[in-house]
Amino acid sequence: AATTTVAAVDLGSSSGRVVAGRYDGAAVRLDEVHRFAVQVQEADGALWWDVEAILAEVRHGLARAARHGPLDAVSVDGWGVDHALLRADGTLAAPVRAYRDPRTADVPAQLAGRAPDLLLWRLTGVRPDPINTTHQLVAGLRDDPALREEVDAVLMLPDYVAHRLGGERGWSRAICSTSGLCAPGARDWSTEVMDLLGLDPAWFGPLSDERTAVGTLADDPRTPLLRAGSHDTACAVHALPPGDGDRAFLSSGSWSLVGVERDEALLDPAALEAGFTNEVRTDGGVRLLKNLTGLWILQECQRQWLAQGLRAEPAELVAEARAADSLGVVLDPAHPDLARPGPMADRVAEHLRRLGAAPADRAQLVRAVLESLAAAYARSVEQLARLTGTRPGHLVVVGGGARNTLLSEMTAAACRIPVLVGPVEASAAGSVLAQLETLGHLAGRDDGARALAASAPPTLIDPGDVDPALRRLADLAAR
Ligand code: LFR
Repeated sequence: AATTTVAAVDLGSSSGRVVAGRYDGAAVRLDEVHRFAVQVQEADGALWWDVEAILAEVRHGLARAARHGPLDAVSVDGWGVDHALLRADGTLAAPVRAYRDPRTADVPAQLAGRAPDLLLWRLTGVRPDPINTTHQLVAGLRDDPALREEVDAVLMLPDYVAHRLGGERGWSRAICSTSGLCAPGARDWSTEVMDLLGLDPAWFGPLSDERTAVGTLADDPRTPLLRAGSHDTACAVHALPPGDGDRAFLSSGSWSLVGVERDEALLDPAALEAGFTNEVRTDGGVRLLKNLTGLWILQECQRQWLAQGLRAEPAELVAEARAADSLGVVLDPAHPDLARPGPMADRVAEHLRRLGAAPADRAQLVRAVLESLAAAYARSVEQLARLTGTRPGHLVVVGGGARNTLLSEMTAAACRIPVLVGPVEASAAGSVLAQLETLGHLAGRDDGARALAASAPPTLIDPGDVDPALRRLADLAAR
């Protein structure tokens, strides 16, 4: 059979890549043709993205992907919540801010009266969070009221990038579901929430289903531009290995997203209290998940060590951590101190000292961070079991963190269930599969999952097989 080649533009908030996906009728193979750093820009305490630089990298990557001939399709996915404010002429009314920008810190207090968390949750199924599009828009209009007149449309970042590549202005269901502005399950926008927050509903066009077309590539009009996932986490979930419903997933990157797939949003306030949110899947259902700070903590530690002239190869750090003794305490990866950019190794050490366990060296510090992540995953899986009434039989780990075998072993030990390690480039893989479905080459998700597993079979880690020293983590997690 002829080979179909599509390209996934996958924008993560620490790195972006263009991945070519080739399907020969039996197996899907992924080939990363371009990877680039996505670095937050910082001045006077404000954080934003250099979108033009990102676009230049994306165009370069797409040109490389197409060097053997025109692509059969392209789709863009990216991290959630960040967005572009467009004027009527299509130019940006303001730089695209980054979700860690501190300007939203006091928005929850400002909203407490007119839009309390529980109300926002009931209307959207999305957990109110200072990083959300809602909170960013409220802060943006507060700081620059003139924007209200200037803005003509608000586009989520992957939709904006797709638009700049040649697609129409669009609002993709999965990425828009991260905004906090949609009704549960993203059936529609919530004009009620927009009213509560003082946002103009005219800024938001109709929501579009995933797995549809958005236009053609301006650089090569023979290539269809598809909407095949739009949100990186939706794409990652779309790339889970074949399996039954009796499982939880962990999409492991800068963020750790721990969740389960469901048909409908879970609006039980207990889910809000436990820190969960409902986002939309590529294939229409819901992802009930928790957003935990993930490998970002180690990425920031690495940044600090490199700035100090130290070596900080991730694989080396993990090997050292494996050999180190556990400190026997875990910190809370969701602590706000660990969410902001900065001297992270110092902050982690300080948190550990406060817990009465000063790390003797880097190896112990890294080990403590990994153990803390594993313990947080175990607590989340436990909460999911309580909220849904079903205890997951196994946990599927995908994303960059799936490369970290020590972390997967710790996770299996802490959760006391087997961990199935799936694709590392899960978001790109999910986009590729969804594109092949959109083109009609794959019948559906199971078909795609099998085609992906044919070239990269998942591996299983049983908690009974890991180093006995790790098994104490189950107790630490339960504490
Ligand atoms: C992961 C992710 C999460 C989202 C966070 C912030 O990359 O998309 O799903 O909540 O980034 O946008």
